[in-house]
Amino acid sequence: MADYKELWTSLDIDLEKHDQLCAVLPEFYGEIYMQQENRPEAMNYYNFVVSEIHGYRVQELADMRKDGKKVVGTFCVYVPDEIIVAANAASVGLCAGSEFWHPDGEKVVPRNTCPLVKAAAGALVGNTCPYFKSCDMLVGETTCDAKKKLWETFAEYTPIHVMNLSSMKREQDYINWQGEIKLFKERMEELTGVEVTAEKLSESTKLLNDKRRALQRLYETRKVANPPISGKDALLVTQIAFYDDPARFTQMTNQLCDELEKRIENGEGVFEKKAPRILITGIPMAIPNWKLHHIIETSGGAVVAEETCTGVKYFQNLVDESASTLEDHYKILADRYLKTNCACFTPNTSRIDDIVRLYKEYAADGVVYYTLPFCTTYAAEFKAVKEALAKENIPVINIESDYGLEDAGQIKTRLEAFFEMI
Ligand code: BJ8
Repeated sequence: MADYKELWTSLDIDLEKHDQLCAVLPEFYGEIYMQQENRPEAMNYYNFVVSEIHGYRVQELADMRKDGKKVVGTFCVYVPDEIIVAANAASVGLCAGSEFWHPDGEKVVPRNTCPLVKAAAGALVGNTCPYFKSCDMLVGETTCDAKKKLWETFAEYTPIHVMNLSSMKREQDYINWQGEIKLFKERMEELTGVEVTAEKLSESTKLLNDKRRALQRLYETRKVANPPISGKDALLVTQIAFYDDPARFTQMTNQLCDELEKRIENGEGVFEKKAPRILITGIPMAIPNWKLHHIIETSGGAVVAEETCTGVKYFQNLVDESASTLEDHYKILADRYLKTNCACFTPNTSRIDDIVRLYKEYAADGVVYYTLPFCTTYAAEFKAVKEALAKENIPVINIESDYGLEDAGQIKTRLEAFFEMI
């Protein structure tokens, strides 16, 4: 990585602590990613993005800010990026996937908070994440209790706008979400000084739909008998989608898809032919949380899809591009974003329908249900999912695990037994 010390200093990063973080990532990434055989050439772009994880893109954001643009950090796929982009701002997903940030996080949130929230808290208050430091405003949302309380803590450190998401999907909840989108638009206008017009929203919708289409195309390639890309690599691509420049990301991902489609034509896959095909469902996996995919794929399994927010939930639904007035846009955005089926909703039976549908679409052999400790909503939904899957004769295993690697051996043993059985 080039020398970004000056940039990090300008962002008030704790350089000493940050060096410790940067020191472990290359080896960790090397072990998990670079030892895979027969990787697509086009993955080099994503290797580059990771090798420059706190450099290149952070520099781009700093340059944008110098030119008067704003940067906004988000934590959830219910927050409409269309509004951010239409206000001429950049959006970065800030969810954090490393236990490195937990000690700092525990200074401001309870120890028994889910690892995702604890890591985000630590990344902000420990001054070790240049993305947090690049943001002019954060956007929270009222999904789970841990996040709701996190925003109160964050407000002590940085400007934050919180969107009030209902926990149900009745008519009044759709109307409420339209109102929240309008309020968010007004807050973005205040932040950027840019008027968000219907035309600008149509442009941002098209830009972000193109990104979704590229990801849909990528996931299509995973449906074939022997997928041309590992689950680990596909996960990495989706993770990077949350903070890369959208137009460049789309272009690079379409290039990757060109290569993958050629591989399919040539019958070239990356897995052993008999590898059990696995659908993962559950909690999103923020960089560098590659643990479960890595264990599955080094235990003989092939991850073919993720029913998660770092998987199909992020891109499976396009935004209707026909809106011509602001009111149309609010309605269309509210309808599209509320199609996501997060465990924070009650009831949330549509998530079960999604899991069964994806299992069939991706010709999976089994489902791995992934939860983090202290995430009540996802843990609680396991029972209903398990019962529904049993009726369809779909095998499922529940894996609860934090970001640490101590339980990797035990998970591997359980998964190997599961793969034997399916
Ligand atoms: S739409 S999944 S991105 S809320 S793991 S912080 S739920 S205690 S991440 Fe999520 Fe939006 Fe839903 Fe997706 Fe809370 Fe659970 Fe922690 Fe979680």
